Amino acid sequence: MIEQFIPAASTYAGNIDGQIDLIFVLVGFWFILSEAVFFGLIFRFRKKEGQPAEYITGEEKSQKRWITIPHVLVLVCDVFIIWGAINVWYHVKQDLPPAQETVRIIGQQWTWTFVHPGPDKQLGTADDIAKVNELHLKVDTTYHFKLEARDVVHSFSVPVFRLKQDAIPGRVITGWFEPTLTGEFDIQCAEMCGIGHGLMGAKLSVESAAEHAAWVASESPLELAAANM
Ligand SMILES: [Cu+2]
Repeated sequence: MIEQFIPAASTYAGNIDGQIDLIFVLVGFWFILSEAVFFGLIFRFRKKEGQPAEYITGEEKSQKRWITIPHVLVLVCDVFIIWGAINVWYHVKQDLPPAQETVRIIGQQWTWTFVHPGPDKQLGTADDIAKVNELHLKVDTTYHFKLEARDVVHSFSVPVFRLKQDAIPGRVITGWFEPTLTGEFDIQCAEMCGIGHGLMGAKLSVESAAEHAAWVASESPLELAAANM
């Protein structure tokens, strides 16, 4: 349902969409049913000539059933929603699959800096590629991200991944994603972080293995240094 409005471009996007669909269907069912009963009763027991209004305490069993039976059924639906939510949360946020590559993400007022591993595929080495407001990823690759904030709380949001993670000053937060679609997508800060918050967007490029290798080769500082010698 949701991917008709925005692509699902990570391995776990479908899990999150499924959870939202489940909530939509269960809550939607009870919403429509309760509104139908509500307006149906209003219409059925509307003012009629010669019929005095009845005072209802709501203590009779036959009346209380209108509350208790739907109440129990709604609680049963809640169990399904909570069970699904715990599973999705565990998969996305708690369980960390082994990384094939790692990127560093730094939020600050009001820009994102992305540090990509260079040709050696290791972060924290001389050939790292730092980019402002540009994140380059290889499709079908499991990434860990190390998320930091330099000043205030930011939130790293990638709608096509269905990923949103707060960045907290003084902490390095590790998470993961695996892109499944190539293309250009939006990244946006999703936590009010000052007057430039609305402008704190970035571009995500998900590339095929060959495209990504070409990008790494063309951007690597060591390669550039060698080319300039
Ligand atoms: Cu912000």
